[in-house]
Amino acid sequence: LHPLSSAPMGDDSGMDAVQRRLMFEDECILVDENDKVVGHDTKYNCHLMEKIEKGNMLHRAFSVFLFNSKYELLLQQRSATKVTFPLVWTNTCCSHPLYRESELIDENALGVRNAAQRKLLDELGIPGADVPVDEFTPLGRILYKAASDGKWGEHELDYLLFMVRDVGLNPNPDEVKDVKYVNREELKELVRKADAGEEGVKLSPWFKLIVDNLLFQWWDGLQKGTLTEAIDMKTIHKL
Ligand code: DMA
Ligand code: MN
Repeated sequence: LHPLSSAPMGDDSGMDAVQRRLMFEDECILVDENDKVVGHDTKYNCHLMEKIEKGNMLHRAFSVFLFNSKYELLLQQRSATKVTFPLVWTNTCCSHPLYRESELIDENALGVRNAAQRKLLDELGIPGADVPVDEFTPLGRILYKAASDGKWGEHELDYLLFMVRDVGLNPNPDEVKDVKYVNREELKELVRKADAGEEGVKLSPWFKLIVDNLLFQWWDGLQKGTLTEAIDMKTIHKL
């Protein structure tokens, strides 16, 4: 056990240096429950459970679901150094659009799509040319809250983005421990193992919510060519 891992609450001396930098450099977009922008704050403050519980740290986020041409979904296992939800398996890429002009563009969720392209490169080494912003399909938005370990958690308004592309991958070890493509049966098996509490198989809370409520019907639509019928950018699903 690392000697700093038992550091008392309020002491961040055990925090990984790369993740610490992002905690203070990334300025998240604060929104109300209707996704109207109401301000901004550091990634650090936005993820402190103590502040989340007071109710004013809801921020905008995105979750990318990237499929290859065989309609297999790319999953990632978060690195051990992530401050929130280390080592859990989750969808392809998650992060936050930042409080900057290019990522605040509301029209067709372009700001969120720009941020998604930025983080697919940062986390997975996928070149921008392999994931053109116009190829993302924004399908819907969810609102959820989840506690991580100790003092950290999430309270997000999360845009769900689909894309089908065969891409080049070069995962960044600061962010990602492992990656794999799964078909539906393999994902169901992973969920079963996670539900059974199998050693080393944990899913992120947002991924589990999306899998349980939305993913499989959209995956169907993708393969049948009827996905556009499922697009609903008016509703905000409270999960
Ligand atoms: C935050 O993801 C977004 C969601 C949907 C949980 P993250 O913790 O991976 O953010 P980052 O990659 O910026 O650390
Ligand atoms: Mn967040």
